[in-house]
Amino acid sequence: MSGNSNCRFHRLACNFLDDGVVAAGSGLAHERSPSRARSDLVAAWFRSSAAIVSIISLAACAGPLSALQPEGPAARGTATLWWSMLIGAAVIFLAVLAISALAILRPAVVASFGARRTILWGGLIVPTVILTILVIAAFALGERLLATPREEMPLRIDVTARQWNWEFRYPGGESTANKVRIPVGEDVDFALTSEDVIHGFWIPRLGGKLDAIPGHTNVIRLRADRPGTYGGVCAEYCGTGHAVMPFTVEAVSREEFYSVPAQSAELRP
Ligand SMILES: [Cu+2]
Repeated sequence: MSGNSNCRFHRLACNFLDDGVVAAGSGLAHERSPSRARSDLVAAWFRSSAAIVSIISLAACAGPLSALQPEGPAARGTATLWWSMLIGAAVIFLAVLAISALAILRPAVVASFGARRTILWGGLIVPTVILTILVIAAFALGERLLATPREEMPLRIDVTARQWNWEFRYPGGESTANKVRIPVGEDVDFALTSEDVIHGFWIPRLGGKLDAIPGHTNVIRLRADRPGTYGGVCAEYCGTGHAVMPFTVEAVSREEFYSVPAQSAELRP
């Protein structure tokens, strides 16, 4: 039984190699034995694929809108959760592959585990444990974004979204458009509302997103740990101009923030 499965698996693998890989590299196969050439080609194919996948994935990990390049406590929590989920998903994927391979190569081993136990562990216990951990982690991270009352409330910036721009109003009454300036190392409460439809306020490198809803105010608390310019976007489709609704966040030292008028930030390139 297991011998037959083994052969079937081997035939499938050989067909795949004959059709897809060896044909493409037949020029190389002349100088070595066919099996050696085949294994070299497979190794080269895996190396190239791994390199391409790594380059593409890592290229997407950086940039002004990358949530995987966090610069604040809220964003760092989100990035940690993302990496944990990626690693967890990879482990589960590999476990499923291993069990699938075991089912093909050694079906008796898998069968001996029993249907009831498989359903109990695979369908109930393992998913429940994983989902419980994720829910607890997500609640803990969400807590960090809440603008909970405290003795000395942080700086509050009123944000009004409209089709298709953002207006930022500071405590002193001055306002800027599509560019907001905040002090480094200090919590800032962004009080969001909208004049028309629902928009989504999102500064990926500083934290999660929150909706700006007409007639309602939502507050999100964010902090930048380092000076710099961070990108922000509307994360909720809001009409034909949705794609041209980005804004920038300039995190400057506290001294500069409190001494230079915020509107001058708009005049800088
Ligand atoms: Cu929008």
